Amino acid sequence: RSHHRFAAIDLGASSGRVMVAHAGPDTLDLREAHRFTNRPVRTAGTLHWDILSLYAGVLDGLRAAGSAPLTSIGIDGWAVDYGLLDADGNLLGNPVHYRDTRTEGIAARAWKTVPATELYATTGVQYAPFNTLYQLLAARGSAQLAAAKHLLLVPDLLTYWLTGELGTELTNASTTQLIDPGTGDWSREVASRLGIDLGLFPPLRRPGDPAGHLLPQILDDTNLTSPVPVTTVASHDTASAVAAVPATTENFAYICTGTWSLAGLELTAPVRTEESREANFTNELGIDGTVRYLRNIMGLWLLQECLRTWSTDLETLLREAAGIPALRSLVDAADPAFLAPGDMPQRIARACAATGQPVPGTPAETTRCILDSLALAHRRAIEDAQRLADRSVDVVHVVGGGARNALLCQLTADACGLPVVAGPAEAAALGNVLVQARAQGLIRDRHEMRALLARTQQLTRYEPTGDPARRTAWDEAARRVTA
Ligand code: ADP
Ligand code: LRH
Repeated sequence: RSHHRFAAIDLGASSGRVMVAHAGPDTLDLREAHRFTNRPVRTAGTLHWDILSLYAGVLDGLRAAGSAPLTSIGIDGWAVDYGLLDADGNLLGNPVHYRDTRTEGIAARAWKTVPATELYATTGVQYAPFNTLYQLLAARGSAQLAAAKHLLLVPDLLTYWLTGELGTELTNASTTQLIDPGTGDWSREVASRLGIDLGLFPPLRRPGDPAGHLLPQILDDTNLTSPVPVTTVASHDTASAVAAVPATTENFAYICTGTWSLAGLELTAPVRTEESREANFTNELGIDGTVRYLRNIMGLWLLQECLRTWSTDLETLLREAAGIPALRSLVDAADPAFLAPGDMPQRIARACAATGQPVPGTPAETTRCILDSLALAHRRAIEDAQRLADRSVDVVHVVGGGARNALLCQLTADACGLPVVAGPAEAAALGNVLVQARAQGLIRDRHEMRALLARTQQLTRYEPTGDPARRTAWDEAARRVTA
């Protein structure tokens, strides 16, 4: 066979999907077998992931993948969150959502033991209240943590349920703030000073490593033909998405736009300077020991959360937003005030009022404010990354669901003053598939992966505006807002 059939399970914060791909040295086509919404649930004051519903979606997806043989399956998902298992291997409660408020004030306390500067110099991870490290400190003393034998990051938890095998995938582990991205191993000293038991984490495994086979019960449930191997992929969804950036040159920046916008560079070594810490850049690990040097920007979450309170559909909103004058009101897309779920249009209105800007009055005006603000945050991240890593870029790749948003892509090109190449929208799933294909020896290295993507995926190019007045307007706006 010159090509193989793979399944990619990709869990995003807004939806999970099971994708099926044919991949080989000259082939890469992807189709959606099943998509299911990812709806958080609050019980007794804590926001959770509905992990069993997600798992049921995965099984439905594998069933929908069809019974033709699968060469392998890979699983990726969002970062930082985890489930705890007791000594019998049973899940202890539902994983807590990274938007839950239990970590408020925790980081400041941790820094009294390990100063923020030292933590950054070792782990290279930006401050975010939800880093696994702070979640574990927030959970300290709980009956649940006391009863835990194993901690599994979300994609590793699904791998365990599918195969019965325990492991901790490295790219996702790098988001815990307990890994040294220079060595690719645990920061044992940080963990021991903060009283975190690294023994909870099963052994590290790397993208390309085998992760077992589907259990007999799963084969029965899904009508798949045995045996079906599971391959470790870059299980952090952003690491898989960056692996699938269809760059054809070295000098590129990327923005993975979904619920979050993750904007930055692929480097060969971490940047852990004080300046970089102050700019809140993170050094997460990618495939082949690469470093994903990037900033987390609030992303399309702002719009998703508005849509929950409006009755309008996305297509109509974007069409109307395109007709509204640019850069009227801007919000700081890094403001933690936007992190938790809740009335988003109200919070955006308040932020505009507090900064003396016109308050958006309609859903379309609010949408325009969000997209202008995101484009500007993209520009600032890419400018800062180049300065801090001493690199220069000549193209920006936009991947993830936001690559389908033509207005956002054009505004990003205008704001950055650089061409934007948009697509693929399902980058995480494609990166997942390509790492599996590489493990089969069908593709040699990540450069070949990217060349294959550039040849096979439909990409759209957006040129930055040539209008000097519009360029000046973006430059002025960049000085107005800090993001
Ligand atoms: P995640 O993986 O974080 O769940 P995705 O990468 O699936 O996120 O991106 C979801 C976002 O993509 C949506 O919130 C929406 O804003 C955007 N999106 C998806 N489809 C379209 C579309 N057809 N037009 C414009 N935007 C879209
Ligand atoms: C995107 C993502 C991102 C993390 C966030 C928690 O889905 O994995 O890279 O920072 O979720």
